[in-house]
Amino acid sequence: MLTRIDHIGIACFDLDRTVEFYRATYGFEVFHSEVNEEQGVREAMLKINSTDDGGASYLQLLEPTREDSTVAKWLAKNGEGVHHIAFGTADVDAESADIREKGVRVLYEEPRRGSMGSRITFLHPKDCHGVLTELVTSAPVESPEH
Ligand code: V0V
Ligand code: CO
Repeated sequence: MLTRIDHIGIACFDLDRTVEFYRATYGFEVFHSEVNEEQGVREAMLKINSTDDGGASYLQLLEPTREDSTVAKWLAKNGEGVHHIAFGTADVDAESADIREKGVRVLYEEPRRGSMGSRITFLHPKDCHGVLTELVTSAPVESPEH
């Protein structure tokens, strides 16, 4: 089951300036930031709200780290804007398998590492009415030390 909008991915040329826009205009603060070399992005997660499945919804601001990254390619073609949407699920493996059975191209054989230790995969935008769609299972919450 897909139980939340985990995030909306927004491609930008300058992460720091874009973060500042979201802070100054809406008051959203950076919850987490990291570089994902495999995906070729530097990203900031702005937490918007918690969700009733125990997760949360974020904006994910993305700046490419290299010219051959998917986000760099997309920015060159489209300019800044909404790049993908991501649905949260407790079981990205099962959801990917179900969706693949329905004839939608799932881009990865096995989910890869996403933001904050999550496991992610993508569905091809051409099979999703033009929307690059990501599926996310968050990292398990660390249990407190005893
Ligand atoms: C490409 N297309 C898109 C699109 N990117 N359509 C909607 N939204 C997008 N974001 C369209 C494009 O306009 C072309 O349509 C067609 O798909 C083929 O695109 P292309 O430019 O030739 O690019 P490809 O085929 O080399 O790559 C497209 C795919 C690639 C979707 C396969 O971007 C990909 O593998 N994306 C998944 C990984 C990713 O995006 N990582 C960055 C975020 P026409 O012109 O032929 O009609 S990382 C992230 O979200 C993380 C880490 C996280 O959440 O934790
Ligand atoms: Co994403």
